Amino acid sequence: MKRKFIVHIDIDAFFAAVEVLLNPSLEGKPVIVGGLPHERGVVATASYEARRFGVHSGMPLRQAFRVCPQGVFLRGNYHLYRSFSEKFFSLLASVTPDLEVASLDEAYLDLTSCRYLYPSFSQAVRSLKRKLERELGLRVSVGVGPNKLLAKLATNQAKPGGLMEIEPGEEKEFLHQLVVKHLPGVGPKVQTVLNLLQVQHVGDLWSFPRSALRSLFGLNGDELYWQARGLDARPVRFRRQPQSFSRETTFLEDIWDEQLLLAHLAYLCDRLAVALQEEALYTQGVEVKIRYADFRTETRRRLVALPLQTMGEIYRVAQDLFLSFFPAPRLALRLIGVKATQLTPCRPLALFKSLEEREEKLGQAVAELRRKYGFAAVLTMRERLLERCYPLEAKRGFVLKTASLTK
Ligand code: DCP
Ligand code: CA
Repeated sequence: MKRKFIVHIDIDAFFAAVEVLLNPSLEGKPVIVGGLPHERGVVATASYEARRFGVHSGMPLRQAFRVCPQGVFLRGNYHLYRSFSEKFFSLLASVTPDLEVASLDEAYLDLTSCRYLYPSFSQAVRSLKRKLERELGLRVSVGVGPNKLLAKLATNQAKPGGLMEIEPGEEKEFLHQLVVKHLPGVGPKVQTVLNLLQVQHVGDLWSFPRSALRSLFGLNGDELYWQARGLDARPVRFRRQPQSFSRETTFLEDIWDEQLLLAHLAYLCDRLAVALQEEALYTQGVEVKIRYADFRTETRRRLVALPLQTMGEIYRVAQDLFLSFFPAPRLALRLIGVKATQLTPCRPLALFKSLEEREEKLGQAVAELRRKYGFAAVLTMRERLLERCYPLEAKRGFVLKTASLTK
């Protein structure tokens, strides 16, 4: 197979770096973004100066204050970071359309086809790095490799501020000395087991047959087997970010019962949340649409400060909007819908209360169960009211009139 040239680019200490750029008196100081020292919540990110004290993303703010009392604690400004992120991606889009948005401050570029346009590929990547840093005012780290996995691993080695290119033929040597926790498949649990087995470097994993890794770690073991060999077939996927997602349905018969209408709304929010989750997108605008029996249509929209993704979060806003249509001339409805507008690729988790983090974890657990047992495996009591109206299929959920809603 033809060797690819994949470039991975990641902004260093993103939120903290933006704060320092806008307030140069913070230069060289331990900057901690996520909240004030005694607030609930966790650190979103910390400058490299603060990391030296052991502060890291996800650490409770109070603990961060204990280990780094001299830190400059900032609440952060998501809109500001988002505008930097947009500029980052528009600069990259001018280089190649083969671009993948991996997160708010992280991108993959597939430069395989345009590699020969440059007299020196390495020079071209180097000058792209300089250009990004000049135009953004932020430092980036860059990795180059034959696939996304190796490019990202190279970036991590290059941090902060460096550039690392894994040349053809160097992959094995690079992996051999790499500390095993850098592989994406090695979380804390896997790492504990690997420690027990005295596996410290990726090279140590090579002596384990695939079957052994699979019996130790299940499907994750397979992943680990391929990752240890630097193999990764995932393409750089250009995804034009959708502007909005909506889910709506016309009823078999007009409905006036409020509980039944809310049950439909909950189900639609559920389907919408699944779509958002699949695309790894969050919404900052929720719109509810209703159509009365006489075809009059009304919509109401609310913008929210914190990006949402889970069904519970979206439903709470949608229910509020729905109830705000009433009291109205009580006519039965023939259609109801919900729409997510203002989509964004990333929610900076740490800026949010632990309650929302728990909801997000719950959302992920539900998605996992549904992958295994079908959509109907997990439904709320409210959604179950729909059993009165529609057949329920284990795999696909309710068979509504709107066929596209049943997958
Ligand atoms: N972020 C967050 N909560 C987390 C992790 C990250 O809010 N648990 C936010 C803050 C980060 C941004 O996302 O600035 C990018 O995340 P990275 O993991 O890329 O971390 P940084 O850019 O801060 O640091 P670096 O990439 O240099 O390690
Ligand atoms: Ca980063």
